Amino acid sequence: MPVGTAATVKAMRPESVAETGAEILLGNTYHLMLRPTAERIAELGGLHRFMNWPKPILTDSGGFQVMSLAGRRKIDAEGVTFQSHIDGSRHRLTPARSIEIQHLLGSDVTMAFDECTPFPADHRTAAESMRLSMRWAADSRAAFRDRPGYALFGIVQGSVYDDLRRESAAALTGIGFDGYAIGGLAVGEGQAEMLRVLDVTAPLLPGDRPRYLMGVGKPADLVGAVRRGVDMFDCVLPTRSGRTGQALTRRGPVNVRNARHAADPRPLDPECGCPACTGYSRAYLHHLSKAEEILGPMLLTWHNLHYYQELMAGLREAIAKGELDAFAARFEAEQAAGDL
Ligand code: PRF
Ligand code: ZN
Repeated sequence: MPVGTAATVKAMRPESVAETGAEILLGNTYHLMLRPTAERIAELGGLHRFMNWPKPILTDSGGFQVMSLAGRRKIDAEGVTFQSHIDGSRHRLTPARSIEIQHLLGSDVTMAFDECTPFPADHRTAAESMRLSMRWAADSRAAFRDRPGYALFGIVQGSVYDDLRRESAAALTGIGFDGYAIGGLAVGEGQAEMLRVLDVTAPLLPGDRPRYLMGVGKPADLVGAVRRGVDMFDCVLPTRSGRTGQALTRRGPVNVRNARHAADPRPLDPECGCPACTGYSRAYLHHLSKAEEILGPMLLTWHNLHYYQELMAGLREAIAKGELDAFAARFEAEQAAGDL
């Protein structure tokens, strides 16, 4: 899922996002409740109409975004009170209010309200945080208005502790959700530890429901997580990197600002079918980036989203053919070979 935090995938028209192959976007409760407000979006016909994206939208519940407001938030058993990063105004999010906001937005996939446990956390802190998220998951379930075609996902927490991940997965499957997210990862534990937690956690979640790894990740993280049974991801990496001159490619990251591209007439990736690779040279992308031209972020974001969608399409095809291990081996060899 490309990330459309502020009702836009930055630097992309929604038609272009769809052309990359994306079928669902991520939106954010936290940002939209502050500006332009969920009520305003509801008056205007919901988030799909507001941003001109007719395909599905998954909304994150706000807990994770609020947690990154160090010093501007206070958590209690019922929810979180926080100050806006925009104007300092005071707001409150509870499971019921988060779900109400996601209803107002018209979200297709609503996320339960949780606390993303900071890393590192000792076992006791992680247990208390996870149990709070499990109470909030039950409250989120109770507040959610079940309708055909709409889904509510629970979020597993428990930091890096196997017993806590097991307890969390059991609590959520006991409540019953339409899909299950794995939260609290990619927060500083490193890839090896993240994949180890997935080894433990993914098999505990129902095989007939989507599994969603939140806020991940680099291309190699996606391949590693899919091999462990994850179906869905969201990450700002392809869009954010695209705005700072970093292209993510079959052959690893390429920074178009590097002087070695200044006179290079070749495309970023001759095998990529995106507009940046079919229409422009590395020299031109380098120039746009150095000149801080708006087209630079637009083209690189398009390439990065296209690459991520192709990677996921390749993984789906490999799974269908029973060739996932071979796909992963080829992926790793290509990434290790370095830029063209
Ligand atoms: N919870 C929620 N959103 C998230 C996370 C989480 O744990 C993460 C962790 N990587 C990213 N986004 N609600
Ligand atoms: Zn491309």
